[in-house]
Amino acid sequence: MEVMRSWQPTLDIEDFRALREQFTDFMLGYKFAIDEITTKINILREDFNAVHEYNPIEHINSRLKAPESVLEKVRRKNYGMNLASIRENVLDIAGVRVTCSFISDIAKIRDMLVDQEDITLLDERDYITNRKPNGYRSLHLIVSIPVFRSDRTDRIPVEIQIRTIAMDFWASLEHKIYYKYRGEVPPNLQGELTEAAEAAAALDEKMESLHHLVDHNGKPRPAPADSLDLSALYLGFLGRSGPN
Ligand code: 0O2
Repeated sequence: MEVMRSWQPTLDIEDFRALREQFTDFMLGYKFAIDEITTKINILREDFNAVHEYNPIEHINSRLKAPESVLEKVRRKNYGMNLASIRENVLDIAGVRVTCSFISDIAKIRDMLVDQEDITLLDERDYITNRKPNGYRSLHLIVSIPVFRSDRTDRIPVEIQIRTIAMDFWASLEHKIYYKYRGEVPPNLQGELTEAAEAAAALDEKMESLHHLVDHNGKPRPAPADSLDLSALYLGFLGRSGPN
């Protein structure tokens, strides 16, 4: 009797090596794109600090999606299992997260990035104006950036998430809880998380209004220019209290 053999795809060692090299090279492009975006954000941070004596950026984090997560997403979303389809459809392989002090910093950073001529904005999701039902808030941008390789130039998509410290604090905890319960968060815990999200949003608003009350040195903001005594200001600038 003939023995039934289960069908196995054949891939010889050379095919496997070529496939692995192609995938490694593909992922390297995303790593370089993260490097490019991170450099841009670091330059903005330093420049902002030098020009405005104020730093709107608290932290920058980045992550390259793990190959198994990329393939899991391709399978889950039913995308074609080839590099061209992955490049076109999976837009969060390269991820950069910018954490700011205040809500108003988010739009500043967004504009300073999107206005750069080598950056193209592909998609934008404003989960701050339209927060997710669970309370998640963050601004998500999908941009593309040229990456100059030794033999070609590739435009690589990068997901940039911009959020405040309070939004980030909430999202990190929610992410841990979500994974701990494998997406099935008990309703009471979900309710607590929603309450915590509201507290985080209230804190952001309070910090924003305090920020508007004082200047970046912690001093009260000066009165509007038309009510200022300009001569006193001028003398103050010269370091004198009055004419000699
Ligand atoms: P990680 O580990 O941060 O990469 P999809 O990627 O298709 O599932 P979609 O609609 O393309 O989702 O993107 P979406 O929802 O705009 O943003 C996806 C990323 O935003 C997530 O990536 C998270 O980083 C973050 N995010 C979105 N919603 C939530 C949320 O409710 N809670 C938290 N904590 N983070 C959120 P990953 O791949 O899920 O995770």
